[in-house]
Amino acid sequence: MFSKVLVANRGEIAVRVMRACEELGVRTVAVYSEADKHGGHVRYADEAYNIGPARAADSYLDHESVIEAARKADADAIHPGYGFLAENATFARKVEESEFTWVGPSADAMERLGEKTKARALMQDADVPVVPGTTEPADSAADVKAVADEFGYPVAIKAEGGGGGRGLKVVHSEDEVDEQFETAKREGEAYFDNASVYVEKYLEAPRHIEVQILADEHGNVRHLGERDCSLQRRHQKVIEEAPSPALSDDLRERIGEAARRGVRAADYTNAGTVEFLVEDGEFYFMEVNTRIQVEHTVTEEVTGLDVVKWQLRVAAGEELDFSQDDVEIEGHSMEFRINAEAPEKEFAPATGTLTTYDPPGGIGVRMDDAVRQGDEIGGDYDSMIAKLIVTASDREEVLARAERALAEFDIEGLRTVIPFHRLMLTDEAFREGSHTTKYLDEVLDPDRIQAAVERWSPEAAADDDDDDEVTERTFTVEVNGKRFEVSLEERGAPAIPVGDASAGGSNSSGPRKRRDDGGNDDSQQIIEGDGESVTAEMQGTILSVEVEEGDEVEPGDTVCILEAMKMENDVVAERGGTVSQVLVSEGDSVDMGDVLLVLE
Ligand code: MV4
Repeated sequence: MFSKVLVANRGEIAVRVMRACEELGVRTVAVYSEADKHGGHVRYADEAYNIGPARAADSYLDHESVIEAARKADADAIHPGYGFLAENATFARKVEESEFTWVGPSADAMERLGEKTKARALMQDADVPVVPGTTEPADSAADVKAVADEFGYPVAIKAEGGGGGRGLKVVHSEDEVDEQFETAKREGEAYFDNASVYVEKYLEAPRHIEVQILADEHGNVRHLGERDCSLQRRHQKVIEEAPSPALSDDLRERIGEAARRGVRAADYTNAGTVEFLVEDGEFYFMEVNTRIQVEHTVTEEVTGLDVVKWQLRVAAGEELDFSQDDVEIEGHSMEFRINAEAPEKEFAPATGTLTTYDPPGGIGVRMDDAVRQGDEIGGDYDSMIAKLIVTASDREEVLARAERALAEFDIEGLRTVIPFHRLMLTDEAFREGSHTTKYLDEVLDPDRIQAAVERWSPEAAADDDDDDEVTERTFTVEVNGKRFEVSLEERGAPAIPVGDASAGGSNSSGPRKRRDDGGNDDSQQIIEGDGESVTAEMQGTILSVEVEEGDEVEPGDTVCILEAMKMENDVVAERGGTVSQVLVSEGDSVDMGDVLLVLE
């Protein structure tokens, strides 16, 4: 085993990897950016190195800085976590060619699976079912029409370099083909530097099922059962679970074995995930994720295996010491991503200080996080601040236990998606497990999200109300020896000094309107302030611009879509007006605070 491992990541996954190291007696090295000087992963590590500015491209994504830190620390191996450099074959190769060991699949295997048509062909040869379509790139709109003629509309045009929801175009009829083909190529070029696209029959309402794989350098390949990640919003997973509530034992067995065959054919080592779409009792290969995933936790909970420890052992040359038959799935587990986002504002990322952070505990509750009370949550990286993993003997019990755990979870100072999770636990389709990947984007009524925030995060809902400033404070009083909680509500300017009790975090960049405060000059200035420019709340890439100069926008209209850490975020106009200037276009990189467009 290694004596020292550098973890090239931040947040909960960096701590997760270091915990595995700790249990194996391996010393840990953190790297951090200027924004993360006080980060949880820095606190956890045995030693830590500053590798540059907040901007990920200048720190966590900087190959040379990471390798240089490993050199200074005299580490033996580099674990990339997920995101950042985890699926970068160029970086993996640099590590392989250095004195350090790469904790992950070989750069060759990453390349074999990274190009989607190559991966499809490889899987097909290994007798793994793929979605009907092309295994060669499509050169023209005629190639797209040929697939549609054979299998019918709709068809999907996918970018060769895409994945995780990026670079996917759905074509419903022949007259859309030419335009969508061109758009797909253009976007592929802009986002992945690769204009190559391919075509598949589009499945209308599939489930997302993925199989966890472990493979060693001695030819052993095991699958650890499946996870169901069908509950997604804009390709962003929200709740994941194992096992899937939607698979028969027979289908489960066949998918697991197909995943094993596929990665064996790719000569794959270390941990990986094979993603499938499942519809009408059939399964189809989608892609392989060549990294540890956010949701690996639910697999660990139902198998009792520590996936991260096995990544480290396998990278150190050790052999998997269990057979496929030894892998038993016991009980049920769900993961709830605790994202700093305002659900009622299209899940806009939120920032703020964790004035209260009091996570749940007790039987069946696992918290994977790297924050503590008092931490400031900025907008430099992705919005996931913690993961709540709930495990019980069956799905019913998980649902009840999760309701209990989410009710215990106490976070103030920062908006989170906890009210949304609590809504899901009351949702019939989710409770019965019949939801598909379309459910959140196309079926769920958005009014129910608003109502959930009002019910489970009333302070936040009141805080966002422009018409009335409602201040609510709760006091505990004792009357004749019995405790009572008393809430006082006040409208208008608060008479009680409330300090920062609004608990709203700041997910709106513009100033808050005040009513009836005399209309003094101050408030006028506030309203006129920076409301005229729409700025980026986080660093990322412009996926699309929804307006052009001269357009009229209403408050709440989406003006562009900003991608950050694989998340698509709507950038919303705080107020209405006429677009006088558009300063960004599709494919642009922007920093936090950059002006995107100007309203008049
Ligand atoms: C599909 C599909 C239906 N048919 N391919 C979205 C992410 C990208 N990696 C592949 N995706 C899809 N590919 C065919 N041929 C539906 C999706 C899809 C999806 C897949 C998994 C989870 C959520 C999804 C949401 C929308 C679309």
